[in-house]
Amino acid sequence: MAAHRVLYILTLGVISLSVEADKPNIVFIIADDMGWNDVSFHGSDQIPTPNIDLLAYSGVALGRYYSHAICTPSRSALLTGKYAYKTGMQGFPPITMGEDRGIPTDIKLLPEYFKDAGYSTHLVGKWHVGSSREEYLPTKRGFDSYFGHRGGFMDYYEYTYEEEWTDGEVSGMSLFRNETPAWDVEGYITDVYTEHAKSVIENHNTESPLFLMVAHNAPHSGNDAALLQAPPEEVRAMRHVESPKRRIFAAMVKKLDDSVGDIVKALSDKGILENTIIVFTSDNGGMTDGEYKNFGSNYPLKGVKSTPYEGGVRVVGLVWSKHLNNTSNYWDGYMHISDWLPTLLSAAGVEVPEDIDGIDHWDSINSNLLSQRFEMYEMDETVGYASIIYGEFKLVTGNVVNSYSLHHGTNLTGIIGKPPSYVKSLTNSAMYRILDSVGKPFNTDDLSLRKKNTIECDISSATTSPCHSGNGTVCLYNIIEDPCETTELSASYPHLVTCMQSLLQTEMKKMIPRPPVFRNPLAAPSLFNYTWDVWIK
Ligand SMILES: *C1O[C@H](CO)[C@@H](O)[C@H](O)[C@H]1NC(C)=O
Ligand SMILES: *[C@@H]1O[C@H](CO)[C@@H](O)[C@H](O)[C@H]1NC(C)=O
Ligand SMILES: *[C@@H]1O[C@H](CO)[C@@H](O)[C@H](O)[C@H]1NC(C)=O
Ligand SMILES: *[C@@H]1O[C@H](CO)[C@@H](O)[C@H](O)[C@H]1NC(C)=O
Ligand SMILES: *[C@@H]1O[C@H](CO)[C@@H](O)[C@H](O)[C@H]1NC(C)=O
Repeated sequence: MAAHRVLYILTLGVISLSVEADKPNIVFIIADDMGWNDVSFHGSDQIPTPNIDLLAYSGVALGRYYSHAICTPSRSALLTGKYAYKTGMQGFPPITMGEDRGIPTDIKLLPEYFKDAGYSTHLVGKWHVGSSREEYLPTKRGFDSYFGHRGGFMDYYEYTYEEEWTDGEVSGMSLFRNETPAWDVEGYITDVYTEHAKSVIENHNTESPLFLMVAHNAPHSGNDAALLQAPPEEVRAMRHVESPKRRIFAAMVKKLDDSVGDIVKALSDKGILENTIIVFTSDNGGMTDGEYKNFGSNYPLKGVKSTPYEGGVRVVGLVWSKHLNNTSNYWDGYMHISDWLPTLLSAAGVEVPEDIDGIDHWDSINSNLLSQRFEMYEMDETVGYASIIYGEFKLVTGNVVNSYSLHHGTNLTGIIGKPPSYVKSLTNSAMYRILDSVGKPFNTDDLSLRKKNTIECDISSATTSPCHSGNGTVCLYNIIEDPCETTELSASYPHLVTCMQSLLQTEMKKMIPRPPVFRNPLAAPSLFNYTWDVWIK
């Protein structure tokens, strides 16, 4: 009898193991402040991103993928499956280090769902959804391991993060290994994160599936004193970029693209690529100009990070799996950052929760069906705007920063002489060789997918009389016919404006107000050996 029972338990054990082994690994790579025009699969030869491009061409490029307009809200929506304004995580400025705020701890996060489903869960890189208290930290929110920066960004070599407080600049080390300051680390942070991600993959015990999130610092700006940072030889390799500032930015992006190739190669070397789903996205649009500008570009889209215009929210996105089939390598259905939680859980065969805003698109992407998403909202009560996408229309209301609302980036496109050969950059990439090895070789004679991913607009009319939402003026655009938001339509569709405003009013009632920005002196790094450590015990 006893022996029988042991056998029974053993059998059960084997069954559950094999079920878990069947689950796909998931590697989610998220760039920081990378603009629409900062990847070469969107059409520009200026900054070659062959590894990212080949993932898009051989996976599915998400042509109408939307994020929130700024980092803390985006990352909250990604982790919760809810609009940021439903959890009090919305708006500018994003979380500051002296602010006691984090994603409410009663909300189950994406890594917790995966952990419960038997996954081994790891975060490399940016967190920025709360670190004032221990219970807000990644290791307390579902990640088995964490190595990264807790705040918005940091210096690429020193790993310091600075804030302007009332009595001056405050600086502290921001790189942590699990819950301990990582003083021993040296190197360019994009390389450091790549090496760490590779070691997570190499050391992964394949008896359980892997959920790895790599949230790069790149290509966000550094601190005030050194906004743009890249190894000098990489900058030199970008000397065809006319703007000296964008030249450094281009090198930052090149390092990010190399990282993507290296991570995919590590998955391939480990023998688990064939059962891995890879996502690459940006958290919001590029910050071409203004505070913490990185000279990223959303051209030809209107607006930058921190605006609800397309340049702020319609961002780079793709999903790759060797087994994605019946697609045309391109999906132009609406997808919102909050949709990843249900979509990835669905891909992994894990039950999708109901009390979320996100929509599961896994079948739609895989079978190239219409999107189930029809509307999307964006709100920032501190800056003072709210916007709604409803079908093909977008309405922007309230105050958006005027200088952020232009078609930026037009003067950053300059190239000296000839840019590097696009085809050569593809064939020289790690990703090109990997596609060969998994039996999905890419044919460089056919670049029609690149054309499909490129938005072309005549923005001359928009640059002479741009619509600025503010002081009662609203801006209405047809973003399907006019993706560059050049033609303002509110006078032609007054009833539609009223209807969209009323939907927006209803949605705004669901907002959890965020507390006023406050920098508590108890958070000062000088009190914690010059680190940005937990300051409420
Ligand atoms: C693609 O099709 C094959 C064969 O029909 C199927 O086994 C596989 O699950 C499909 N892939 C996905 C991601 O659904
Ligand atoms: C393939 O896609 C078409 C629509 O593009 C859909 O009708 C069909 O059901 C899909 N097949 C599979 C196996 O997903
Ligand atoms: C480029 O355009 C930005 C506005 O996006 C402006 O601030 C900057 O001065 C321009 N630079 C040059 C060199 O014209
Ligand atoms: C609204 O009016 C104020 C005061 O006149 C002005 O400073 C601001 O730029 C205006 N905003 C917009 C979006 O026009
Ligand atoms: C304090 O900071 C220094 C670097 O400035 C570091 O070497 C040292 O290990 C830190 N001490 C502790 C206790 O963490």
